[in-house]
Amino acid sequence: MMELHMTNQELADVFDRIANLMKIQGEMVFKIRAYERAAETLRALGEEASAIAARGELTSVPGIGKAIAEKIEELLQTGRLGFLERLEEEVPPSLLELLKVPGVGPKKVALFWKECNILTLDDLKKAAEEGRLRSLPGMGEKSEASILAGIASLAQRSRRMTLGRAWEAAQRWLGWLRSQAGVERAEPAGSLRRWKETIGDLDLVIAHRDPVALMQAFTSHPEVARTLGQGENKSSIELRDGARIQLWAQPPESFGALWQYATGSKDHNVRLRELAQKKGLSLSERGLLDEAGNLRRIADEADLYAALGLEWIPPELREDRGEIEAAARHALPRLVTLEDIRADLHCHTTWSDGVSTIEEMARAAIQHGYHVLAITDHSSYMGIVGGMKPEDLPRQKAEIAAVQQKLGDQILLLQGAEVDIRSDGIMDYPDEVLASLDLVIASLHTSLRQPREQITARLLNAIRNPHVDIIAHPTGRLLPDRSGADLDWQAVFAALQENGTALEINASPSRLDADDAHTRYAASLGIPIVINTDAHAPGGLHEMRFGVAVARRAWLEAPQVINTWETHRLLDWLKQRGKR
Ligand code: DGT
Ligand code: CA
Ligand code: ZN
Repeated sequence: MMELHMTNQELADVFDRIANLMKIQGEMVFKIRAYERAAETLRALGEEASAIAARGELTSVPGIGKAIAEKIEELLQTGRLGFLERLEEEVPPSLLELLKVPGVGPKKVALFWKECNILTLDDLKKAAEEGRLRSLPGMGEKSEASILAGIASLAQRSRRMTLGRAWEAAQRWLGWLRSQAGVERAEPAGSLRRWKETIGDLDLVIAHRDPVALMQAFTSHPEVARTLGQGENKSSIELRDGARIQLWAQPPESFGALWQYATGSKDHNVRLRELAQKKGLSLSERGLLDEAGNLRRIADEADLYAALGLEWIPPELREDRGEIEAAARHALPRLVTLEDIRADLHCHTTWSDGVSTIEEMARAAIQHGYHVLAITDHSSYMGIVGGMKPEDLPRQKAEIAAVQQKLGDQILLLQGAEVDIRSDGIMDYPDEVLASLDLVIASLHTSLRQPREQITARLLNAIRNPHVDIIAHPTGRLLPDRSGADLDWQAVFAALQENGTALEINASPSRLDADDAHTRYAASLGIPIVINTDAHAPGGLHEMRFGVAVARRAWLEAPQVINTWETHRLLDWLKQRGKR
């Protein structure tokens, strides 16, 4: 049978859909959780699920049981899922739209549906305008007004992709391009190559001598929903999921000029063009043109920078934030790389909301070549399924010790915790419990909309607690659309500096928090930076590359990032903070 191409992302979307419909239906939490885990697992998987299915090995993936594996196979073989179709007969799928309204959860959706026969966003808007929601249980005039405001905010949502989604799509498309006849080289460009935190459209560049037929194959690829433009050297498509890809082509002799041009940023390119003009040259995607009209084609990007008197500039720095001046002085930073990372100090296991055991996570970390892994499950406050009570910690400690024994010196495991900063600013574990851990991460998960003064005070409380070592994802934002806490950054930086507390770059593409600008400033004050994945499954450890990208965009060198340090230095740092 012909297999349809469904990406991991598309499969994950199906399981999220099932989970959301079941929530509206009022299904049991543990049943829903199985589908959410399947979606998380698929998103974090390094390899295409279709390839794993072809080997018959789906059930050996942690987080995918027999029932889920069967559903994935049905989807891959038929493009449909009988289970989902039956569920959609019971719960109208148009209700899923309502879940997107900020502040509206599945219980509310079920209430609106059953009590007022509200099926669509339009129905909801109309009912709120007519004042028909305020008399429902748990509702009032205020919540009715906030629903209207929420619906209005939906209209302003961006079309930008997360970096993770864009990166995964780019890997697949580059693989496809490299398999096509005549393609001598295929590379990412645009904001993706600069690793910007969100991506508008994907820019891909190829070296090709006669790309006409290839452009045709590109715009008629089965994943394409519509063609936005097709030319000899440039074409643009929109995929079924709404993502857009722009493909640029030049012959190999001009590849360097093309790659530089299509990488941008626009501001960076404007500056380069000015430099070229001063030398009587003009810059294009083919090369450098002199005043007599002679074109010097450029195959290698570094030659273009050299021709303008500059050191080659890493794409992450190409934002006109001082990189051109630094490159002219040959004073660019030696940016931290993924290979420099020796530890991941934030991950979750089945002790809280993770998918995998301590041993599975530890083995995955060894695969990444790490020397240290901190197990940092959630405290119980935020109502996360299985958040850890203080009395669970000794048993977890024993399990960590047992796994440590088994793995020997392949990796050092630390027992940490990700402890909530409650909405009143109190840490979710008492001090004596914090003191018993190897590492303490503090984070905000709730009441992120508190006024600046209040939420900053909460964070400062955590930073000033001598047991807290790392502040994780400081704003709590969710990309691409949920903005984070409104912090008084000057106060936060001052407190981090004073207490020597580390600031996390959370590598998850939906967070990338702290961002590049705040990280750059924090590091300039000497605040230690840590890049963590916050993985909830072994596949999540792969997201480290996105965190490293933020660090590089922040101009960081390896010594500024504590999880690049030799183990003894990291342990000394913890010790001096009263740990280990
Ligand atoms: P995005 O797609 O919004 O995430 O951001 P970019 O940076 O990928 O921007 P995009 O897709 O509009 O353009 C891709 C590249 O093309 C950009 O990085 C630099 C180049 N480019 C676009 N517009 C201009 C322009 O007006 N002048 C110059 N020199 N280059 C441009
Ligand atoms: Ca772009
Ligand atoms: Zn976490």
